[in-house]
Amino acid sequence: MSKKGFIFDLDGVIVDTAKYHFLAWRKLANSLDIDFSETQNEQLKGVSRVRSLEKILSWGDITISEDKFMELMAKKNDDYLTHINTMDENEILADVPKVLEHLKEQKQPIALGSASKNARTILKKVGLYKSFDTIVDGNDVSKAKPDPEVFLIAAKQLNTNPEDCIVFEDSVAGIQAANTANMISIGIGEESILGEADYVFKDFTQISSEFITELITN
Ligand code: B16
Ligand code: MG
Repeated sequence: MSKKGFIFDLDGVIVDTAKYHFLAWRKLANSLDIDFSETQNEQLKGVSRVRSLEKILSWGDITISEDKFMELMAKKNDDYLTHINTMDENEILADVPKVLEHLKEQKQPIALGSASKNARTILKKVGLYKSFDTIVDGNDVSKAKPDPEVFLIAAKQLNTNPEDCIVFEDSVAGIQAANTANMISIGIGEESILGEADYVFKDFTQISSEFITELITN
């Protein structure tokens, strides 16, 4: 059987941390008198922390000093981490462990490819830290998604050619990154949002073992 490389995004694919990002960003935005809706939160999925704050400030038409910018980023992250600290294995999204197990049984290399600088902390909290052969996160990249850097580093660390990699992603930026890297992109979410992906599934409960086997053998 051929060896592929399976790369998983974190937020929105393995766990739903978007809800915690939302609470932390909303608190920060409101403290600056900026409104922050769930629709706006959608636009921050897969986007780096720096870029997220830039976007929020532009929505509020606010300019701040670099020092203040750093201070707000730290504040948001502190607040976000108070939510992350409450997480346990119950927050792993449905059927994710099943798919990981299946891949492991088939001896397929597995990587994490996330924009988050908190990825390792989150994986430890939910007990999945040891499930990945390699972890590439926001601390390891200089260019954020849609740049393919995070996935290309993951492929390299798995010792797999990019065209033999399969990426699971919930964000438009992440799907674009996978496509640019010449990888097979699998969107987890809505077809109307992730239409650029090679395949889209609502969640992992919709992905059959046969489909995974096909990905491995084709
Ligand atoms: P942090 P992913 C992304 O993670 C999130 O989707 C995005 O909303 C967040 O701003 C980004 O990580 C940075 O996260 O502040 O924890 O470094 O979806 O690429 O796993
Ligand atoms: Mg994501």
